[in-house]
Amino acid sequence: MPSITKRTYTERAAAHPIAVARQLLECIDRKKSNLCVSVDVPNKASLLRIAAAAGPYCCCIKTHIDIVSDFDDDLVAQLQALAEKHDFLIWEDRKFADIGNTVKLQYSSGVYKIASWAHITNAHPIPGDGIVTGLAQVGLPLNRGLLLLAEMSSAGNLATGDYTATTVAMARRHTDFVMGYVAMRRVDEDPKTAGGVAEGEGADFVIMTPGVGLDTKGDGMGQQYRTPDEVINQSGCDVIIVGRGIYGGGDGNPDEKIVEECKRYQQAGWKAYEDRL
Ligand code: 5IU
Repeated sequence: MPSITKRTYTERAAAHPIAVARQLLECIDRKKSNLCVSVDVPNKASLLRIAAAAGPYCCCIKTHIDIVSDFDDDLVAQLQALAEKHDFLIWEDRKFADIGNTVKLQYSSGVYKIASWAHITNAHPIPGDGIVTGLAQVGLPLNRGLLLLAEMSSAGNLATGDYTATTVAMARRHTDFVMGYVAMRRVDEDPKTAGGVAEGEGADFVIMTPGVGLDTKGDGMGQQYRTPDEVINQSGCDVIIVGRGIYGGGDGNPDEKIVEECKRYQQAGWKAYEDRL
């Protein structure tokens, strides 16, 4: 069997044990898009407008739902309808970080009820395995998937070295629910990084990578940008996450500009994947 970076998304989908990972990998090949558009905007109308414009060009829309001042249940209903219409998954970038019992409640309850609408969410490994167990109690029956934050894109972050290795080991103990990582490179195929952990070896983790930009290197607040080629081809990641490079900041670029930038990142991401194969 070829290494993960030499397999097509479809080949990987066919063999993946987690339904939502299969859904994502199949969607990527169907749309020829490994682009996830990150929409960090402060109001409902902008979020929906950007998701509608970007939807046809991406495999996933990533939200930070707690940024939206006028959140209501109708936002979720409309976002789900857009996901259906344009064929993309929804990832709520919640970055859970508490003990199992608390994250279980944060995931299922409160104002946002994230588990009821987000196909994917993510968590910091810092509390230990209980965070995965707690989230899985809610997410598994709903066929959701979890990404662990093995690395971050921001300057000076602490998710390096042993921390990353421990995260990989944790993911390998939960291959029914942990579908992948947020990471900057293919952390799961580097034996040194993996710390020689045998459990779950051979599992296929989807690597979703933020800090992607074609025009700038940073944002003056620690963000560090790399190109789609650096991320997908040179570092072996699977999905590029692009926010301000596409929507532009504030309430967002006009639709035509969003579409133009989406096409540019979609093409760059796909070329990097083909070059990698
Ligand atoms: N994000 C990062 N870096 C990380 C993680 C998440 O940038 O390490 I974990 C999020 C933050 C933001 C998006 O929602 O990804 C990147 O947005 P820009 O492309 O606008 O920088």
